[in-house]
Amino acid sequence: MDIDHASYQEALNSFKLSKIKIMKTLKIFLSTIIVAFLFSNVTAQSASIKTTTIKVNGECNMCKKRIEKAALAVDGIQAAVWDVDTKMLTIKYDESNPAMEENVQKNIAAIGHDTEKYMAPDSAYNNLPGCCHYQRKSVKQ
Ligand SMILES: [Cu+2]
Repeated sequence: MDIDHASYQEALNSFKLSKIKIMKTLKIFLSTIIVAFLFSNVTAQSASIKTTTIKVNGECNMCKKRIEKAALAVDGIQAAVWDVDTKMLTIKYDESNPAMEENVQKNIAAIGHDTEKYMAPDSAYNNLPGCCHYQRKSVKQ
């Protein structure tokens, strides 16, 4: 009986050991996958999100709201912040769509604000409230 008991114990121990080994291997395996996943996610994000700054004409905080709203209306724009003092609009977007920057400028020009590349239609500019009538380059000459 002693031998049987001993061999049973031995078998049980080796079973427990192999179970622990499997669990350890699984844990390492899983944590490696999780780390790899997180890392690839982070690198993928930092690789595909682009930040650009565009000059956009405007005057006040009403302009700020209008400009940011027009920029955010473009599909794929992650963030848009316009600075009243510097007149610079900072946008974050997925760089897999290269037309994004153009679309933002077109959208903003359409509502009356001249950008680096696009002039707003006169009708849109004239429709802006008086406080929003920034100096236009074309008017200056
Ligand atoms: Cu304004």
